[in-house]
Amino acid sequence: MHRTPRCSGRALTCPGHGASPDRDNRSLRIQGAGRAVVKSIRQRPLAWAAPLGLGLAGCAGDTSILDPAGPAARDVALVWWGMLAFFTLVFVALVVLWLYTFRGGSRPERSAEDERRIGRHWILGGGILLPGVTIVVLLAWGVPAGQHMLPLPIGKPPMVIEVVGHQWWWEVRYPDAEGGEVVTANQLVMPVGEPVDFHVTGADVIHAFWIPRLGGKIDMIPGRINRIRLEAEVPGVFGAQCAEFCGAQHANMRLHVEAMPREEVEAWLAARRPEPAPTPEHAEAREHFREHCADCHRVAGVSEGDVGPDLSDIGVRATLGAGVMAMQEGAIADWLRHHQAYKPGNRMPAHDDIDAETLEAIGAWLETLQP
Ligand code: HEC
Ligand SMILES: [Cu+2]
Repeated sequence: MHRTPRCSGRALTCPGHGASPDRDNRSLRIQGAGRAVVKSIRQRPLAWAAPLGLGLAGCAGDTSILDPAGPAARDVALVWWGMLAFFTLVFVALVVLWLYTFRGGSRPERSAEDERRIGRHWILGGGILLPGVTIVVLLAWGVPAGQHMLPLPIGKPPMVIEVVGHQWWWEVRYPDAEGGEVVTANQLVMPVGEPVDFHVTGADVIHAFWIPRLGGKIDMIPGRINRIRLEAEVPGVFGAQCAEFCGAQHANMRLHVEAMPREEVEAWLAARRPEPAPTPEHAEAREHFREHCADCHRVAGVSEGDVGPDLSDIGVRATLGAGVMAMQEGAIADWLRHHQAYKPGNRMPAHDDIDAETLEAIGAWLETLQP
């Protein structure tokens, strides 16, 4: 059977294939498609703007890198805008070239040598020079931006906050708190207007620490401590999110970050130290907690478990389950009964063996834990 040789892509250089009707049809079809795109952009610019608008809707909110609240994040956002502008230029130039190939009229006569020379220019210019310059510019700009997040020595050593990623929650420690280490979970309080060094690691698998409005991110690797320096320039609440896939509930691993003046942070830390106020009316609930929960959870003065989050200040947290539910009256009991439905597969066993009334009582007691 006769077979036509494979075409290299340039109809005119294919021996015995130049005038193939197949090819002509195909290039006509492509040409038609190109014209159709141009026509539809001209006729309905709004239809093209809608998806763009939807995309831009992701640019606001408490985890937006495009709404920086600190120097490190601003550097990252600038690099991002620079890349967007430059690649938009490249994209537009390519589209213009592409549309240019659809122009009518005959091609100029060129010798094979000329064709090769022009081809070489495109390869050297577009294939080597352009990417080379792009990469050098990006590095010259991006490397110093990353450098700013390194915990290099500065005059006054910054506050250190240790963050440990667990499946699927955050352990947060303040080792230098006056009067002894303070531990909390799924919430992070930091001073505003000064750099803070975060020392991060993973307890089980690799997670990543990321406060998009402040900068980052950085991997949390078991057996290793990574450091990153971030600063919040404005007080407020920022979202943080695990940024390295770490299992089924990775998406439900949110951290509530709050930046406030240094004195308020000190007061917040001081308030966390004393043991919870005695609540005789919850004595029975506390006993149930000792029996069912103490192996995994710490409550200052009651238990020392360290498998799950420290619950010593659970009553004043903003969320439960690392952002799965908002904290409000009755929320803890609700979580205790249905946590495997709200966060399927999470590492706390279902409490099917404990009756609802007991869980209600434990929940009511935990809600009083407000240092
Ligand atoms: C086998 C260990 C284990 C036992 C037993 C256990 N928990 Fe947990 N608990 C966990 C883990 C792990 C999490 C984190 C789940 C997540 O968010 O992914 C958790 C989360 C929680 C939370 C939410 C904490 C937060 O910061 O959002 C509460 C409240 C809680 N447990 C209360 C209890 C109570 C009350 C009991 C006893 C009835 C109990 N736990 C028994 C391991 C345990
Ligand atoms: Cu993760």
